[in-house]
Amino acid sequence: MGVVNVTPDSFSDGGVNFRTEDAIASARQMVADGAAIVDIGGESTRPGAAPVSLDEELGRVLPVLEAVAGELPASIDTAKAVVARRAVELGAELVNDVTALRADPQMAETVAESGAYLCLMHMQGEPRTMQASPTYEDVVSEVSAFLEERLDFAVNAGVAEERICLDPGIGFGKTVEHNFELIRRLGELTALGRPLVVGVSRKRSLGRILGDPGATTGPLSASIATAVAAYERGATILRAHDVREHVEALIAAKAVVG
Ligand code: HH2
Repeated sequence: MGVVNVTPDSFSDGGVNFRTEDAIASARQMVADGAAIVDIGGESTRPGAAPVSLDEELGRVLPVLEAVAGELPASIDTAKAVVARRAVELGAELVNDVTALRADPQMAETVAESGAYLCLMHMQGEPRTMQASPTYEDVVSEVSAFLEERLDFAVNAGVAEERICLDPGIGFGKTVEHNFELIRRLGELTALGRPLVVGVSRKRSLGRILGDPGATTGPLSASIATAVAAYERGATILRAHDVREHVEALIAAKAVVG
């Protein structure tokens, strides 16, 4: 899953794809490089990011989706039901909601009616404050219980279970240790019976484990190593900014792991 952030302030690629033409070109390049889907988002979720109004978010993502959604496999990264509905009408196939249907009371029904695929992600707290003091007794069992509950909620709202994938939400209300423990024990989440999405690309935990306590991003080398480790433990969708390098690494990993 290639990441196309149509934002000025995303944590690692803010501004790179903020212009419609740049976002369209990046989406096309990612698919040419081997992405199975491109995830288009108009609101940053980095710690401390400012919320974006509905009109602003629509104005960012719709022109990109109008250009690519029929042509390329596309996903919409949004917590707003109106954005999700318009995106699916334009041809987006998957709704990636980092709040797991908790932010917008219309979202569950919107996804159910649209027939789109759905990604449910774990987050402790909310983006502005989630890194203040993340606390768990056992991060893996708590994330697992949360995802199971959100899966039940989505299915009860009418979303077909076979259309849902689950994501432990690397960096969303978690310390460096929590993030690496989740990837190390990812196999435990495969028991939920749904495909697992992992988005660790460029995240700050990678920079921090390399010794920079103030890092706000992590390098490509560490992104790829962690993505491969997640793949070996059962991840089926890797969300990444540097698609070609990830595809190459995963092809090689697959040749070894099978
Ligand atoms: N991470 C980000 C955004 N959306 N969605 C899923 N399912 N999983 C993730 O790990 C995930 C996500 C954050 O990364 P990015 O989109 O690059 O940054 P920003 O939120 O600052 O735009």
